[in-house]
Amino acid sequence: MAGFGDIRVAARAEWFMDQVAATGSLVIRRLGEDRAGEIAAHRFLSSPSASPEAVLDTLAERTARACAGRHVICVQDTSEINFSGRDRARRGLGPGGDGAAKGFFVHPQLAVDAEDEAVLGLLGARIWTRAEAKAGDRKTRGPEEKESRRWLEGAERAALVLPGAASVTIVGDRESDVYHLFAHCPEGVGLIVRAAQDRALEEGGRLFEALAAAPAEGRIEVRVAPRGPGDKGRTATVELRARRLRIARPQRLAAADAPESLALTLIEAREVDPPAGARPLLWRLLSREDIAPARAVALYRLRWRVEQLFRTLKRDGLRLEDTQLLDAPRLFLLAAAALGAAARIIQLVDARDGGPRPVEDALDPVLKPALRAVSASLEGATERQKNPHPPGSLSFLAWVCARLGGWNCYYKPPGPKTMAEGWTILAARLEGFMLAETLRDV
Ligand SMILES: [Mn+2]
Repeated sequence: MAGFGDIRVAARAEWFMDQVAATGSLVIRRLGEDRAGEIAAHRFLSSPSASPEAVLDTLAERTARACAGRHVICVQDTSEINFSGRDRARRGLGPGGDGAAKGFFVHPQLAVDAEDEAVLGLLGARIWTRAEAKAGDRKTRGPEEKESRRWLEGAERAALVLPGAASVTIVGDRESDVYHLFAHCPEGVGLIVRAAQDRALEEGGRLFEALAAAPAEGRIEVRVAPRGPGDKGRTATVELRARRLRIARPQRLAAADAPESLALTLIEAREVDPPAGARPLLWRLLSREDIAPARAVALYRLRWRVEQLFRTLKRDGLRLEDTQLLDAPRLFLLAAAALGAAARIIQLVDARDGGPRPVEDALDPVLKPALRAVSASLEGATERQKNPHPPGSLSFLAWVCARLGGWNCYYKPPGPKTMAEGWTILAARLEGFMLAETLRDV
């Protein structure tokens, strides 16, 4: 079963790799599926020095290096980790989205390259449990309002972590249509949000009518994601419209909290001639910058990467919802490590057929010689059985993980599960290699 065992090992591997990355030295501790490894993992997950923040900060450091000089899209989104029906004994977890099931929420910020769509890594994440809702809470400062702060915190996190990027654009779905985010998103950071609210405009009238008389600025094709099982998705032709305008501060917000109005660009992508029975695509995007409509749509479309991250976290790779851990603090730590692991699995699957990304996207440079040795040990006699990628490339690492995960060089290209299993084995082998080196030096 690729459930709890995998994740726990991945978390340990992650911890080991992060220790190496953070300190440049090897922390010697036994890994592996034996009793000592169990105790080590348990100790790590219970240790007061190990926190979700420490794991996320270490991952963010590596991501920041990969992002240097690039136009980075920070895609943020929320997903629920739901344990409904699995057990009732998990301690410290609040109700999930349906108000009844036990679960918690993750809200990661994922860095994606604006030009080639590469996943550059995790920038941060908020992980929390929703407090039991009390009657009357909604009117004052309800849990929803508190939770909505996560969008602004995520934007601030991205700006903090990525001073070296050429530029940063925050992208979020309709949940992130929050006045506070537009008002307080750090200066110099781009922001593209899908509009959910038909806001009042400073000039009078409503947002959703603001483009009714505007001429179309051209047409583009947009890939529409599948709506559910059996739907293959489709390609839609959309007409683009845009204009600069000012949205008014919602009445329930105090003057001290946010300015009276804000300048934004409204971009509309509206499908022309949708197929019979299909819901026509209509995206209304709000951008803080003055941006070409086709560019805004192209950047917003990169949100698919964070949806892929959640799939990897749950169904396709790490199966976080199957974990057997019982209490919230250790689950949160595990979730932080698993988010990093999910991003890495996507990077490895992307790189399996080659590509321009360097191995440093996923692995600390001090481990490169060890990686080469592991790769050589996996190669066979025929050309087909040799690692075909340059040693400094992410693809080189992907080949090694695929082989360790059980791929035989011949059949169907390796997917997320194979990569996850391969990485786990690789982390243990790298430790063995580094341990041997250390002992030789002594
Ligand atoms: Mn969402």
